[in-house]
Amino acid sequence: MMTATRTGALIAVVAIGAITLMLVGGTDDAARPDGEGVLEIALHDYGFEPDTLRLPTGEPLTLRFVNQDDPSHHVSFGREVREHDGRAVGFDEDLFAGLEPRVTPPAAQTGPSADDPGFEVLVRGHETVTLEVTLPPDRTGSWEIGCFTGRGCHYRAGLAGTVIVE
Ligand SMILES: [Cu+2]
Repeated sequence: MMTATRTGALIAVVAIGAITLMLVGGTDDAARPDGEGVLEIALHDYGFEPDTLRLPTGEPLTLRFVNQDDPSHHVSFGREVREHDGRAVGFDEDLFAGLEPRVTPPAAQTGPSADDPGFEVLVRGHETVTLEVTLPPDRTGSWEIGCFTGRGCHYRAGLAGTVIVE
């Protein structure tokens, strides 16, 4: 028969284990795609939610951008922010270079263009844009996500996040 002391000790061990798991889990609050490869990201004034993404390589991904605002937002993936007249205007290195992600609706794809050499989608107010892509292993590393609407105003205001490709 289990004594009260042993039961108490057991509860303490289980509680410490649970707290440890919570702490370990809490150090990585990055969002990952679900079992189908789908990850939904909300856009609002001014931020991405979630704003830290972990994306696997070699698996089909569906990134769904949901604009919760009236104003439009753009979404770019890359690194090395390009400055022009003190404004953040885009990324020098494009995460999707050469990959041609499938965008739904197709008209939402606004880059690459003459103004912006990087891949970019436009998500109008209260609309949803979906991007399907498989990242090759050579994209492994740390990247950023950003909205450069208003010549960098939105990016500076907080529409910026981290993308870890692994
Ligand atoms: Cu924006």
